Amino acid sequence: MNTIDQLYSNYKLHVKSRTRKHASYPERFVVPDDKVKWDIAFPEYAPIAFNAPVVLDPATPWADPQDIAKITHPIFSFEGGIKLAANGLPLNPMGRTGICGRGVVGKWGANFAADGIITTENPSTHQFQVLTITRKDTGEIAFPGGMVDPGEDIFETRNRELMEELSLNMADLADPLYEEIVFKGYADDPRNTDNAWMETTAIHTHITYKKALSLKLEAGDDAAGHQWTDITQDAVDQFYGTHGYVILKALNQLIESNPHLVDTKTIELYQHFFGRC
Ligand code: RP5
Repeated sequence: MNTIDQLYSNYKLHVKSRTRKHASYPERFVVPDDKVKWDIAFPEYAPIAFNAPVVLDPATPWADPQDIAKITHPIFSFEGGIKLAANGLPLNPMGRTGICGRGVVGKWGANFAADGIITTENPSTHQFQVLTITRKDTGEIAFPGGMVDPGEDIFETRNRELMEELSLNMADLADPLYEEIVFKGYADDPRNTDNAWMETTAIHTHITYKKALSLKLEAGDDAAGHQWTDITQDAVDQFYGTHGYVILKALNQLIESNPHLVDTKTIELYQHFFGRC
């Protein structure tokens, strides 16, 4: 199986939501791959209930009331209609996670984020590079991104997060070679639970190497560091959440839709990631 198909398969089974131990979470009930989907019987399934104190605190502005009957916003998902459990709580669209409740995630159901994928192509090494931050919570590399605030559209969220996490003004990326929304859906995030999960929209912006070198970047309070990350097998395996799969999806789409923007040597170097011959 090539790299993008392997990462997609892990994504559909939300391997990180089931197996990554979040620092503040109890151990998850073990959910084998063949018992992930809700319509497969798993009578012994006994997920651990966990709601972090911060989401239970009525003063936390971004968290729902614990009593789901009191929420005033609609619950919807990019993945389609949401099934409800017998107790009325929304069910994770990818299936079981081994934890019920909200964990550290504020809203019942989907919690929406936006991510900025800024890439360039190194003309000497023929490697794609992506602008990443080091997350403070897990130490993993990730796209700059964050939760969509009330009233914001995803571009506003992306722009705000680039400023907060990298001191990067989108105006400095004016006239990119390419910009597209490349992903909208479930995020396989280690904070996900059976009843509360992350979904994201990722915007891919591809820029010249000259422009990438000219950017003045500084990690903000939300990030422990920043770097241009070479897209290698190791890197895609080490990304936070779904970001490894999403970066390959973005680059595959760039090559397919705009091959003239990418050096042929670079396309050859990345063939095995995408399964092209
Ligand atoms: C991920 O969590 C999303 O893709 C996004 O990058 C991130 C948003 O959460 P915070 O960075 O605000 O914690 O699933």
